[in-house]
Amino acid sequence: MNEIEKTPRSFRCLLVTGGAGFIGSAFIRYLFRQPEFTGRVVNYDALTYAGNLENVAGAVDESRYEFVRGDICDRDLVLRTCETFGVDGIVNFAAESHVDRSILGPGAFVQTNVMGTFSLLEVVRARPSIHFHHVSTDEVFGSLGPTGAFTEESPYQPNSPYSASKAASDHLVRAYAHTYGISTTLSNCSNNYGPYQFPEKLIPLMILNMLESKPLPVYGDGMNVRDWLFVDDHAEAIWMVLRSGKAGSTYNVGGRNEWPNLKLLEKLIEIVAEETGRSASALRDLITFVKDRPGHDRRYAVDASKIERELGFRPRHDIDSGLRETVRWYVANGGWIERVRSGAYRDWIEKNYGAR
Ligand code: NAD
Ligand code: TDX
Repeated sequence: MNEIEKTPRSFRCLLVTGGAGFIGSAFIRYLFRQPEFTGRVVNYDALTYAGNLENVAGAVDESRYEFVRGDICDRDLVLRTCETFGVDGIVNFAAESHVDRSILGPGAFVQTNVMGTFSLLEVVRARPSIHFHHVSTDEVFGSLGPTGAFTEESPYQPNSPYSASKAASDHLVRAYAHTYGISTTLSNCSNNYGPYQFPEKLIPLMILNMLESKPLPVYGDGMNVRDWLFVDDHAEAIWMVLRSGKAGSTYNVGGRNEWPNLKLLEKLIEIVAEETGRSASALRDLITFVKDRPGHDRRYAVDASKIERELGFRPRHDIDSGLRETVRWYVANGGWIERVRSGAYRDWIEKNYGAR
């Protein structure tokens, strides 16, 4: 049975939290390419190490765009921002997002991912005309064996501090919709890749190391499987759910695109070799097996039938076109990489946004 909203939601002003990060910025760039979106966007971001306003520079209509530097845990500032700009929808991307960092320091993950989501939900409870979309991950469902895929009904079995904090935030969203009747939607997406991804995550890290002939660190035996989706396809899926997803519903989002890490790396090596004229065999020699990530989930795979069936979602990029576009972007954007790596983007942020 189709469960979509009969009339798509329309928004006068969307508060996009984490809009300076990898996926949030792709979503903002995507929104400003949609003719049917004529509203305003408030990018609300604390600008942690992962937040970079360069990611949206030049891609927004300035007359319909505002930036507010703020923490999602700061309930008063979120509420004031919503009132000042007449926000009628919140899309929550803001999070600590890197599994390895969550193993080294879980506190920030509990604070932002759990307490931050709680704070946003409290704002929506106080202003129930605001629709709340929560951006989550397939990692909340835990690790799969060799077969099967996560559906919306799969049990939550998070294994890392990151996924546990995202699972907790998902539960709060569900509870607030159920208990207080606020309007929510939620999406659980697989691994994203594409331009502007911070080079701590697998694909950009590997591309940058190849460009600098540095070792390519593969955790464990390299046979952990991830389901990869190009970031603009994720942005489109969120826009579909935001507009037409049934209130109170969750949607799994994925590319039906599973790759063991080592196979993905081999493909990436071929593309980097073709795009830069480097020798593929010399790049292969850089592969270095390193100690495994503690608690490393073996396999993720998403059954995206619900969003495909109900909302007509289809990824526009396959792995070859998506990886090639990504490699070309990193090759062409040495300035962005240099500023991210040297920390120069932080100096600019502190100069312009250091004091509120
Ligand atoms: P990211 O780390 O690139 O960006 C996170 C953004 O949130 C940054 O701009 C950061 O400054 C901001 N932020 C962090 N803490 C904040 C706080 N307390 N208040 C306000 N802003 C804060 O992350 P991403 O990869 O773009 O992920 C975005 C969302 O998508 C996250 O919720 C993540 O769990 C989810 N997700 C990511 C993936 C993936 O593959 N990257 C897949 C599925 C779901
Ligand atoms: O250097 C590396 N070597 C390596 O083998 C890194 C950084 C990763 N890996 C492996 C670990 C994973 O099996 O590659 C795979 C992908 O790793 P990450 O890019 O760290 O992603 P993952 O841990 O799968 O989580 C990502 O997808 C789901 C995002 O970081 C999350 O925010 C999202 O929710």
